Amino acid sequence: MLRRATAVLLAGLVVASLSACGGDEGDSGGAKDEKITLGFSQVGAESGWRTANTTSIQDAAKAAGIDLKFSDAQQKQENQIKAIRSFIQQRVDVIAFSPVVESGWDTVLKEAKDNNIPVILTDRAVDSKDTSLYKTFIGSDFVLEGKKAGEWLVEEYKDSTDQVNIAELQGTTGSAPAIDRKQGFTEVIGADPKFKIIASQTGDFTRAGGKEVMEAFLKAHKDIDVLYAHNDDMGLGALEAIEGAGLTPGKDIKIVTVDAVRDGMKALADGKFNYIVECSPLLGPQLMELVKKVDAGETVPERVVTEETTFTQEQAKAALPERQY
Ligand code: GYE
Repeated sequence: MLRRATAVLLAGLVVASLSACGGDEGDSGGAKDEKITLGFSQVGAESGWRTANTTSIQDAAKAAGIDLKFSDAQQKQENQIKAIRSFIQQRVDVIAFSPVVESGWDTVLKEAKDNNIPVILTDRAVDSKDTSLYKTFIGSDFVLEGKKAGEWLVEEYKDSTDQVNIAELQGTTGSAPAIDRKQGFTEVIGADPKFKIIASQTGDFTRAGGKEVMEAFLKAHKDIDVLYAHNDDMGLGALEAIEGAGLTPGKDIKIVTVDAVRDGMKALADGKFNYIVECSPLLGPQLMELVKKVDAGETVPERVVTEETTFTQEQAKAALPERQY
């Protein structure tokens, strides 16, 4: 009896001193005093963009005092589903993830909802009809990125009447950026029949994939004028294939890509790429703001769109020294 009473008393003291601590640190009266725990399921480490995105999320969590449980899915949806289930089991406060593909998330998202754990989509969208399964979606407008790539092409060939043969390296099959970047691009170039996509395949957003598929494209087609790669890494892999075939990238084959990571910007400044549509991976700070709000039960906008620009070769030269990633 006595022992139990002492234990209760001690527990009471611990709780009192913990909350006093919180108060001393100037916690300005949120719902709770403890650290927020965020479970984050990342796609993988397939590209320079992804590495920069991971660093941004890890740094921002640290700066915001958020306890981050980070899991790398190695580009496999089943690993992401496992990670989310484990976050639910650990009772994290918030779950955020970048869905590798758009489809097949309803069941696991419903499990999170039933356990009252809010979910934030980061970078890529899902195609779930029930939008109550997540609180918000932060990331780029991929359709717009595809359109910008198409607009550059239209401008580049505005004085030509000849057919323009395009090879396309698509991102991961079924992923939001692959679907949307294709759609936006096709919409814009589709207005002029001289533009023709003569080859289109996935390179899974990796350098190795870009190289391999471009080698096959070059064997099958002797008349490629332009390469549209859904990200820099595939474009960089394709460079090796193009040079390996004795052709000059940027001249014999013009190259337009998406992302604007440092290696891509270097290729652009060197005249090997012709144009890059920027897609910013620096989502960490904004994500942590959303995590705090969602955890506090505040309402957040349904969609937070990243602002981004485009780069010509000259602009890449100017921007390179300051480029963070
Ligand atoms: O463009 C690519 C990465 O989802 C926006 O994923 C991201 C894309 C990015 O692998 O490089």
